[in-house]
Amino acid sequence: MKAWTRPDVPRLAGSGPLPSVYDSSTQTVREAVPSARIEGSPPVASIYVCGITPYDATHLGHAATYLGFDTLIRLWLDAGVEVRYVQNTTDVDDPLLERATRDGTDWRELATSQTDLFRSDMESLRILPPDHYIAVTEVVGEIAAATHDLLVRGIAYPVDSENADQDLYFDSSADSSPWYLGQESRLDRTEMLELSAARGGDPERVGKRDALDPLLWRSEREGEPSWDSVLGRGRPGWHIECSVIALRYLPSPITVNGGGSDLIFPHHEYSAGHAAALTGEPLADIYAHSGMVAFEGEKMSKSLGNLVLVSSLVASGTDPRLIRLALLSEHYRSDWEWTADHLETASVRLTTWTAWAASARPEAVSAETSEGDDTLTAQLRRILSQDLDTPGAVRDVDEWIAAGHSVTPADVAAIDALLGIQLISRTA
Ligand code: 5CA
Ligand code: ZN
Repeated sequence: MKAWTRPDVPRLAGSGPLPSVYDSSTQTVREAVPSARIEGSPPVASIYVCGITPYDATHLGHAATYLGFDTLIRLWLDAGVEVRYVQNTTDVDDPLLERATRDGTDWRELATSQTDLFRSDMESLRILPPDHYIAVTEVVGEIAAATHDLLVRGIAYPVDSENADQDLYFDSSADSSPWYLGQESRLDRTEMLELSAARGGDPERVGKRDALDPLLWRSEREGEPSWDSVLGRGRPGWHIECSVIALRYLPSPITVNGGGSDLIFPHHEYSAGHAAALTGEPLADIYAHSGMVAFEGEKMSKSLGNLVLVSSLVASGTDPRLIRLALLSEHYRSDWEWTADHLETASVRLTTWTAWAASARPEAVSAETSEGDDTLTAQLRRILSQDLDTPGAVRDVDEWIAAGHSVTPADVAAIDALLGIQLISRTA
């Protein structure tokens, strides 16, 4: 599937340090060291970020999550690292099918229209596109083959269903070390059962070896989309799509597996478990998660409908840079609530920043390539590399301007390359 248009990222003089991010698996902030070796080339940083389920447009929670990982990728690029980025879109799954039925639309049309909207939202926010943007419907055959492999090895098993062929489930206990994200020591079983039920699992289903075992393959049901495969007709379960897409398009183990914190359990636990069962290796070196953005007191979510959409804000005339700047003013890892104040604060800030950028004097050009610890570029590199501290970086720019520093082209380029905010339009 095509991704979206890549924004320009200016190359800065020198290079920044390797970024570190919080790893949910070890519960520590760790340097995101390029981990994968592709034959004949230096190690690359590889990242898989879970994409949207396209049944409603991009809300600010999604935008905040993709912006967090965009920041990480910008820092890798600035450190001179080669990056491979893959994202999926869950274009066939229960919530999407339910929404299409509710609205009397074709599920494919719903997925296509919402994915298109997502692409244009990502473009307007200047978020770097993945190198491979893969829809689940593009890889059903591969998912079936991987599930077949697990079935042959006794790691997947059939469960009878009424009015349909058997479905296939993952035997969590068959994998010698399924707990990649360490959830068994942080959640008790009751919590895991609740999270599984709330997040697409079916702990109540009769016939499973363990109530937590997740679905790998759902056999054909009347009125539901299905594909021919080595397993017969059916469609994939959720977690296996991300394991298979990540393994197919990225060298393994990947450097970072990312998504929002609502994916830690069960989604990332089991996509890591499936991948490990398939390859014998951990899926990722680091499992990184963004916090949840709330609105009107609750997590912003498509199912609750308490959404602020990027496309609506842009359609009503909001400069997308304000949305980006507002999101950057919160740390990617914290849970926070969106309010109108966020845009107002961003608006005041952007006015100050653009006025400062426009005040460049010709003699400042001589400072363009100046390097050293006392430049704005060095400060931004330092603070951002420490667990993507964008609020700190935004404050640093505020303070730099308030301290009376005159602007240089290098400052403007650093704000563009590292924070993705263009202060001077290219055509100006
Ligand atoms: N398609 C699956 C992942 S394979 C999915 O979770 N789709 S989603 O549309 O529900 O979410 C897309 C991404 O946005 C996920 O990484 C999710 O963790 C993140 N996300 C969803 N809601 C919020 C929120 N309120 N705040 C921050 N991130 C969110
Ligand atoms: Zn996923």
